[in-house]
Order: sequence, then C-alpha cells, then structure tokens
Amino acid sequence: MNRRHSPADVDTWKTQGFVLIQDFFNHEEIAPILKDFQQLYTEQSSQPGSATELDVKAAGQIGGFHPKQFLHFDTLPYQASEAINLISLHPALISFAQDLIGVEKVHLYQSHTWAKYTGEADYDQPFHCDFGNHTLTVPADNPSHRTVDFVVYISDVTDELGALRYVTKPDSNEIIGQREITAPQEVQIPLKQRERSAAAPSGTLLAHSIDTFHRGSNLTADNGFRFTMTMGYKAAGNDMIGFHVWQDAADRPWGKILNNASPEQLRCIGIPLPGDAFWTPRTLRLTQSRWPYWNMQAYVKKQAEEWQ
Ligand SMILES: O=C(O)CCC(=O)C(=O)O
Ligand SMILES: [Fe+2]
Repeated sequence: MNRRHSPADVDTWKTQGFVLIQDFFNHEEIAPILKDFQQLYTEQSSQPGSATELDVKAAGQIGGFHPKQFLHFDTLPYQASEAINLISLHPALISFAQDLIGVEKVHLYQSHTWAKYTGEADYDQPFHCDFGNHTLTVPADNPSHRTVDFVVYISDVTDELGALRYVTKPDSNEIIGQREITAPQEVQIPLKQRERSAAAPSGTLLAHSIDTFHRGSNLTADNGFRFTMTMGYKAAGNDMIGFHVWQDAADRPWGKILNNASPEQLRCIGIPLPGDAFWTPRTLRLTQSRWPYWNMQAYVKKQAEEWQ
C-alpha cells in the first residue's frame, strides 16, 4: 500500500507547517535500521552518558549550533542494510511528498542519518528555519517550489531524548510576522513559550519544511540516544533547492539501491523512467555494464517497444 497519509495530514502540514504521523513505518521496517545505527555509531560515540556537565549556552541564549551536535551523520547510500538504503525512497514517502508539494515528479535531494548521545554535545539550539543550507535564496512563494523535510524516528524520541521542538505557522506568524524566516534573539523566548514537542515513538514520521520554525533540544536522559533519519523532497527540476549531490559519490554502495529499487523510486534520484528518450541501445548497454547487477529489464523492454 503506497498511501499512509490522509488528506487531513496534508492540510495540517499546509496550515500548521508540521505534521507528525505515528506508526508511519512498522516495526519490521524499522528494526533492521535500528540495528544498523547501533553498528554504525554506538561503538564510535564517546558516550559519556550524562548531560550534567554539558551546558554550553551563552548567557540569555536558549541554545546554539555546535559541530559536536553533528558528529554521527552518513549520507545515502549507506554502508549498511537494504532497509536503511531504501527507506528514503519508500513508496509511501514518495506518495506523501507528491501530495504535500502538489506535483507528481518529486526528487529526493537529501537523505542522511543522525545519531545523538546524551553528554556528547549540548543539543539545544535556538529557533530557526532550515532554508540556509538548502537554497542560496529564500523559501519560495509558489507552493510547488516548497520542500518537504521528513524526519523518520528510528528510536523512541521523548522530551528527555532530544525531541525536536517546533512552533506552528499561525503561532510564529503572530510572533514574528507573516511568513518571516529568521528569528532574532528578542523573539526566541516568545517562540519558546509557544513551542510544542515532536516527541513520539520509533516508526513516527515528522514532516515540515525549510520555512518552519523549530529547534533541536538536548538529551538529558542518562545513557540516552536518539536515532533519526532526515530526508528532503522537492519538485523535480527545482534547481533552487539542493543539499546532497548523489553523483559525486560514485564509489559508495549504489548497488544497494539500484539492485533493489523500482523505476519509480529511482526516478526520485534522477534516473529516467523506462521509455524516456534518454534510454537508447547505447545508454542501456553502457549503464548495464557500469552496474551489472541492476536488473534493467523494464528499461530494455520499454525501449525495444518504443524503437519498434
Ligand atoms: O534534530 C533535531 O531535532 C533538529 C535539529 C535541527 O533543527 C538542525 O540541526 O537544523
Ligand atoms: Fe533545523
């Protein structure tokens, strides 16, 4: 089943800026990814386990950005299970992105892991919108040029385990002004007074965008950890938005995706659908020899039909 969202979820995202859907992914889908996170990150984390000494906030600030907050990140494709590689392109996620952005052709422009551990950093951040490292301009007015930024909960996320805090669009509009995108120091406390928590169990999906106010929060539970994945979708062809460049990582394990994803999933990372004019006898032959384990039958068959 490709659809795991309702029209009300789309409406909530549009009006509030955020929507949280519990059980978007089931236990069988998340369990192998949880295992991957443990293998990828838990051994390398310094795991002090306690947050008591860790408060590096400047006077009067509710938080800051520090490199230590961003220690355990990897980018698609992952040197791990098929499950962790394919979840960013899950048909239910693609379908939700299509409905949120309001276009059929969507593009996955961001996919990364993120593991946080109590005591490794002070994860409290100030309220901000994420547009700064997704576009060189500002979030667009045209709704189809918006982005949808998903956070998938791999572990349970409580307030003590660094749940993202957010302020709905109506609330931030009231405090900062209609559709503003920066939050100067003097509005941080007023925003904090309206903040909500995105705490929820593993399997939850949070959708927001690059023009929505939120902040990371510290992990205070003893020996706590928070495992999440971040995925960003935009309309295909929207060159204003970017984050990762898939093509620059040709030496990473693309086979995990190419050998297991459908043409519709692969279209979301820029591979033309079967029947597209890009596919000719030459491009098919060369692509197949580049990725010998990718089953290109659907592409070959469609191309043969087109060229008859
Ligand atoms: O991880 C989170 O909960 C939010 C972090 C965040 O907003 C950021 O680093 O931009
Ligand atoms: Fe952010």
